[in-house]
Amino acid sequence: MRVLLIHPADFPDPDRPAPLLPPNQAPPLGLAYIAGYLREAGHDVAIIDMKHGDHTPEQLMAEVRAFDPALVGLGLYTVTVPVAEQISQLIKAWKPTAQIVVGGPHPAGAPAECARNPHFDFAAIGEGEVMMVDLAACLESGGDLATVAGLWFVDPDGEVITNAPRGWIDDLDKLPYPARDLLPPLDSYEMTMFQYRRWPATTIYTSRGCPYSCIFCERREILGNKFRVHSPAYVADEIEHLQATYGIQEIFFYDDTFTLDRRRVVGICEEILDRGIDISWNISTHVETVDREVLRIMRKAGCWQIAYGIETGDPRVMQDIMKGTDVSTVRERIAWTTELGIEAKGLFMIGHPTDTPESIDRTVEFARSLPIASANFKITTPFVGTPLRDMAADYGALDEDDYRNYMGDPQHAVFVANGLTRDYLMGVQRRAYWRFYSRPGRLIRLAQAMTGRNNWGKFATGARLMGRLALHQARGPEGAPGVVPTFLEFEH
Ligand code: B12
Ligand code: SF4
Repeated sequence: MRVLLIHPADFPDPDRPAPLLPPNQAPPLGLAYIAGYLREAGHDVAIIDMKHGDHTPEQLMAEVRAFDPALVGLGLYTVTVPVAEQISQLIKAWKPTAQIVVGGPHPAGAPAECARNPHFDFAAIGEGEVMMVDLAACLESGGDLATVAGLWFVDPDGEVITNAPRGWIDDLDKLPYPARDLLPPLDSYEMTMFQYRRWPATTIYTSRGCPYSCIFCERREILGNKFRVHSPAYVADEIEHLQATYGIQEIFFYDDTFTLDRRRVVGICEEILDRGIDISWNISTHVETVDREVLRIMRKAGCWQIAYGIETGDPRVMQDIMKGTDVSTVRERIAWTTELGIEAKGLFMIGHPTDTPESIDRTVEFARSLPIASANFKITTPFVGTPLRDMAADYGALDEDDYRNYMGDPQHAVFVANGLTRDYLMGVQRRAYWRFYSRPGRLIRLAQAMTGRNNWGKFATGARLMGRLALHQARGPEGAPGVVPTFLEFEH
């Protein structure tokens, strides 16, 4: 069957001001994994990544028509639901028989809503690899759709049919590598400049699922709470494949909690060292999952940065959000990390349900007091399917209707905790970035991140941004609204 996978992104809008920085464009690995698996099962597959380059409706449809798919899979984020509806309308207007299935983060949190959405034929809940192969086979043979585990849809009587849930894929090593060859060239993806030191760089996803219970996190809905992994040998093979095929010099492991299985991390490092793989890399993880020995071997194997999900500097809020750690452990693990020669990055959130102006100040001061080189202060967004979403209305104002607002922009914050306002969130986020970065050490680090090695494009963008930052500095923190957040607030 001819299967087209689309990573939706907004159509270009001439009235929208161009962003200061191109958006982070990491390749859509979920769709690429599904494509690899479908291809191995004998299907003709293509991917359109609308987040990469501009796609007008006409350009998109020209590509869709040229491929002529029978089945179209859309990877859906909450923020991309409106554009996905437009895309489906365009496709159905051209070819009413094309079947449209949505999967990914938003359907995982809102399966019934997606199944009922008249623009889509099916919602796929769970990992898409085997599910898409099953669905394609079922549609080709005219089989019984009720047998496709994980599929939700509306029957002719208007009832939502919820098939049996699909179990998680236990042995990730049986999956082929993501079909990156179906994506635009990897070195044309604009990754954020804090994510790499060497170029070309790209992303890998080596584990799925997370056992922690942070109330704001949707990851458990998407890939489950059971931690499953690619083996060290598979990971090392994939790195070598990326080097040999695409000349990759740096890897960002996009795993949610890369270091959860200590033995596996040591195994990956040993593979890199034993095979003499020259690669620099960085990861994200939870502070509770690192120790000195594991950090030491990671450093030796090329790890230069760890982004820790810290979320708050207030002990009470830390408990309320069920982060599964405390501020003293955060401080200890970050000290170990930097002592052993790895740069630490802090990922913080502002506007938790029980946040107050005092707890937010505590978060900013905590960030400043840590030896972290960089920091993010994201506005809390209650995604559908999270415990936070269920409790949000009890703790503040929840404005859930317009899915376009689920970008974390404080001006359009979906959730505003009691005692706070949108204006306050906007100002406090700007001040947080200002207070964190307007120190000589952090400014030097910013400059280093912006220039990087062997990448003149990064240098040019960095120089432009440093000019904007200097302007901001000259005008003071209130002087150039939005400039600092716009260029620092761009990562996960
Ligand atoms: C890498 C990443 C990105 C990358 C790449 C995007 C991509 N599509 O892969 C970039 C940087 C572009 C990105 C951008 C954004 N992201 Co993002 N991203 C991630 C991250 C860290 C990892 C995703 C990943 O690679 N997973 C690994 C693969 C194997 O899993 P997967 O993508 O989930 O795919 C599997 C299943 O979900 C399913 N599946 C997925 N798509 C489909 C489609 C079909 C048809 C089927 C059947 C199945 C299926 O099958 C796949 C294989 O098993 C996740 C966190 C997470 N762990 O989910 C956040 C996450 C998905 N991002 C999130 C957000 C909010 C954003 C942004 C809105 C951020 C912003 N403010 O700009 C933007 C918007 C993106 C857009 N489309 O415009 C949220 C989504 C929440 C939601 N309900 O919408 C997450 C969950 C993080 C969070 N805040 O909790 N993101
Ligand atoms: S540790 Fe990270 S991935 Fe796991 S539940 Fe918490 S925020 Fe989500």
